[in-house]
Amino acid sequence: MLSWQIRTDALQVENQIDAAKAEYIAAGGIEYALANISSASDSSSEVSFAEVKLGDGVFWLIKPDLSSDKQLSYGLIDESAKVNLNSASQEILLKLPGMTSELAASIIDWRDNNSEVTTGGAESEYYLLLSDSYECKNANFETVEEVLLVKGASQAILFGEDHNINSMLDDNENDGDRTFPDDNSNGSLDAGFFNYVTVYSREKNVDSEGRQRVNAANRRNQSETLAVLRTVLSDDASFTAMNRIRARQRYANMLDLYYVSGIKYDDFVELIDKLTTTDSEELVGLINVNTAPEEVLNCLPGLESSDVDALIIKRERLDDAEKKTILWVTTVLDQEKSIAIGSYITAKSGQFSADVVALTNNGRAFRRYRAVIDTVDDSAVIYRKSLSHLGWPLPVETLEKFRTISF
Ligand SMILES: [Ca+2]
Ligand SMILES: [Ca+2]
Ligand SMILES: [Ca+2]
Ligand SMILES: [Ca+2]
Repeated sequence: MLSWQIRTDALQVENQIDAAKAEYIAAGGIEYALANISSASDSSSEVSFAEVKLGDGVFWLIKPDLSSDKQLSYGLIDESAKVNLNSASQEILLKLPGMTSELAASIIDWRDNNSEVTTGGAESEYYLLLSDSYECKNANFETVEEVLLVKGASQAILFGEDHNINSMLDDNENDGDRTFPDDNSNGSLDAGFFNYVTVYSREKNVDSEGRQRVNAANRRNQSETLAVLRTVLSDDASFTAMNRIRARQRYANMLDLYYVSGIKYDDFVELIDKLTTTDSEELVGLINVNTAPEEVLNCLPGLESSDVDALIIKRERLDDAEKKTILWVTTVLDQEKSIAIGSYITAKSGQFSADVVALTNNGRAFRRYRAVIDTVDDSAVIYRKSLSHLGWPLPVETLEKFRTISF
């Protein structure tokens, strides 16, 4: 109870000067995230994201430690390691932790541009009867929190017991209904699906040098496709592969094309970046199979939990070069399962969020912002929201340490 009071009280004792300082430290934290965005997907990076000194205070970039509700991790949060609410099928949405069939159907109706009600879902007829009535959006989600407007959604489903969205079990999240929020006081954090969903993930359908990929599934591109094949294969092998490729009309995805082409693994690794099976210029909502947590991989179609375990064990042993493409999944999964997930996965991450907590040196004022950075064009902050009202999100000892110093 005491630590909960200290947390909320951090906002109440601040004066205007401390408040202004906390604001600029937080803004500096977002700039820092932007400046260090390249280290976000670099496992060897030594950039620090915890207790970074800036002016009259410090900031942290906090990140959920999804394996523990007792500690935090620090760094940028990979948005491509999540399920995208704008592109995920009903089947994928249904596998999210705590998702209901009503909400999954209603998410589909919320974003699709028609007014036909999916079984269990809702269109405008439903929303217009609410006391605070509004129309069904019939367009993409712009923020994750927007899901709270959708039929069947609630704070409890989205955030679970994690009222202050830090993925740690705080005192007020483990005392039943004594303090807000309601929780089951069972000693562990029953969180919602907030950490597993995004609306930001997208990538351009271009190769690593930024050039348009050749759509090998389109027969009009035969000569271009052959030219790409010949950059890696002998002339004979290129013609053999090309004959196999053009014998089929449609391909589900590049893994489908891989199996049909008969091209050897080591050669296809070199080719997969330059080819595609779709004319789409932008690919929305692909899940980075190198970084997605177990809960997200579990949402992929056709996978059993043993497949997900095998993928996670395998990727821990891969070096950065092996993780450059998605082809490694074919060394873990059989052909059918590989093709089943091939349209939903990527090996790249282009969007990251920064959960910035800024504190003045005297521990008197703090600010917390969540910002989303998109690196697909020039890196830019595309979303920024204050989370200061949720209270101090780090361990209370951290706050006390700064206060002790100044008194
Ligand atoms: Ca609709
Ligand atoms: Ca919490
Ligand atoms: Ca409670
Ligand atoms: Ca609990």
